[in-house]
Amino acid sequence: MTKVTTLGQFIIEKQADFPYAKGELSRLLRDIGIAAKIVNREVNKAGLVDILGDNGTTNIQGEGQKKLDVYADEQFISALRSGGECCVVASEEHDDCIFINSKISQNAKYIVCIDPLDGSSNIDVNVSVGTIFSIYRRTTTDGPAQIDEILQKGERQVAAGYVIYGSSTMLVYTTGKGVNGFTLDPSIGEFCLSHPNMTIPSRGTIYSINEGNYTKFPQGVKDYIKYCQVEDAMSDRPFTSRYIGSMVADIHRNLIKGGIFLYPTTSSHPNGKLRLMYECNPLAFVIEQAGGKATDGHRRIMEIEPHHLHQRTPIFIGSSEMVEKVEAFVRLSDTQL
Ligand code: P6P
Repeated sequence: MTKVTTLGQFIIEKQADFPYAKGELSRLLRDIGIAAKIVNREVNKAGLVDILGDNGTTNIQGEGQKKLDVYADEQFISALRSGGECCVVASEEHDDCIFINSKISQNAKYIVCIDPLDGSSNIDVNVSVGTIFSIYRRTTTDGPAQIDEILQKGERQVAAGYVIYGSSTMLVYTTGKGVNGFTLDPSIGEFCLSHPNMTIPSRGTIYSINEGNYTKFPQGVKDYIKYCQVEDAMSDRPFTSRYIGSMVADIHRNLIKGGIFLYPTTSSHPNGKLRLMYECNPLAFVIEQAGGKATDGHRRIMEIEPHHLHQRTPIFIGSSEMVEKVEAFVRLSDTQL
């Protein structure tokens, strides 16, 4: 009988990695895990209850809010509020930050940025969706947290991860000491360690991009796509194109198999579509900790200075050699402008 390590046991065991830890981060990660199990229950029966479809509201992105992403947002904020370890939540579903001023949270030292249900447009067609979270430490110790404490560079994250609600439900996270994956065992209602010390292959044969935007891509990206498609047995080309349209699912596949996910600038999204604080930074932290790379074509995603909560960025993320290759194409194209 192999030893089963639950997420809770693992978090406690790893707490020793942080000599000054008093358990707050451990409890915060536990709170996120609990909310993920509650959201998973609803995602798994989305087709059976009236939780599908638009609820008529739109978020700051102007995107129609599906009932399930509003439900997910409520569950994660509720878990963070009652857990008492988080003083501010920045959510994709809210224009502004949510300051948790409850008595137990006013001295909490962590800030959470979250996309409660990424890829929610895929819910109605039963395609994998995900939750993405990023955890920062406050930079002040008293009074309400200030906006500059929330807009910290990705390299200051203390933890980050995602939940993928797919053929199974997994929670994958890092605290800066590697990446570990936990699969939800519904029979016991626990996330169990299933993918210890996850590493991304340095190269792969999968490229993931919405080629419908091809004509709008920068020339360097067009050149890279053509490079992926040209026959060259020495470098395992042509590569395979796989695009789920759910960032968590595309990146999780690449983490396991190797590959690159690209969301460049386009004319409809001149700054890129994906959001820095609660999509790109947390996934960049995970992929870098797994040995991969994440860049905007010129600099590390985690070095980008945030200026506002819902800031967008282009992103090239995945196997290190593949990210380096697309950066080379982008740089070459820039020199020819
Ligand atoms: P497009 C989902 O809406 C999302 O935010 C990511 O999960 C996904 O990778 C991307 O947008 C898909 O965008 O423009 O290709 O539909």
